[in-house]
Amino acid sequence: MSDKLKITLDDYTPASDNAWCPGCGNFGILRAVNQALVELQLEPWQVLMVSGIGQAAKLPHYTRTNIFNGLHGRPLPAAIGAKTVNAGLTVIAESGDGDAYGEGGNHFIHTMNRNPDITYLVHNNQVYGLTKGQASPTTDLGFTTKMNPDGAWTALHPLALAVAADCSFIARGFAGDLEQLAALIAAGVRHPGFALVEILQPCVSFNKKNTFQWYQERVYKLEDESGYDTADRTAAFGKALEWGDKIPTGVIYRHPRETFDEYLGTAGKEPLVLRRPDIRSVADLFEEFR
Ligand SMILES: Cc1ncc(C[n+]2csc(CCOP(=O)(O)OP(=O)(O)O)c2C)c(N)n1
Ligand code: SF4
Repeated sequence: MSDKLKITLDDYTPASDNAWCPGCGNFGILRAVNQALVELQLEPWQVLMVSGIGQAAKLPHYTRTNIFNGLHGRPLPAAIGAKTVNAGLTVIAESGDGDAYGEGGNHFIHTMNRNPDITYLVHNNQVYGLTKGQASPTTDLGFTTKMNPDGAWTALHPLALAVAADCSFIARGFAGDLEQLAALIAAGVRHPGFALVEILQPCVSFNKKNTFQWYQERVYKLEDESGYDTADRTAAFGKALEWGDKIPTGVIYRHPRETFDEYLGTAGKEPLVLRRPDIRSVADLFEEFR
């Protein structure tokens, strides 16, 4: 990063208090998001963050971009709407694993298919954090919670689902590796099309299994693996399903293709809000239907 940056981390530092538990993985993610926005030299007003409900969904409150906070599991429809009417905006949606893959699962699948030019950051702490630790779609098999005393008995592989949906950019980062995570977020924003960046996020209060140490013993970087081709969909399936003793991080799959905005013809166009309606033609329209 250059020493002469116009935008610095101070531009993204708000005065507000933070309600996350001390030691939560979300602090690292917040830092990486801000670092990525500085790296991209985006001013806060050029960015919109959209989120639903949850601990992860609070992240936009703790930085300084425009924000839209909506319903649990519903950040993507609002994010797509905002991007469609304002192609110049950098739109980043934020979710927890429950928000994204549980309540918002249907939106997740269809958004990957449509390929709008937005970035989706999913904080995967493998539990519902805000509502005190129930099992989520990504909870490890057999993991016990108060609601699952016999252990969770289903576990989704969201990145494999993303490869199946031909998501045009899929990456995984770790809240304990800020440099790599910031670079992945910046790459996701630069990618023209829907970019999913899943982030392994320890929840120190309700997930005593998947801790920082647990991840540190398992994560390895795909960029260190010679010959891994991010355009190879079959190889990406393999990496997306890898979980346990070894967990890959980095860019898993990349397939640039037509974006939703290009398909609609809104890409690169002046935002609707700046367009002046032609009053005479509206009057003509009324006349026509009189
Ligand atoms: C429609 C609806 N269903 C359920 C809830 C209750 N609720 C709020 S946050 C949450 C779970 C959040 O978990 P996750 O998305 O994984 O985010 P985290 O808090 O772990 O970051 C639930 C079930 C709600 N607010 N709205
Ligand atoms: S409950 Fe978990 S996810 Fe929520 S702030 Fe605390 S540590 Fe973070």
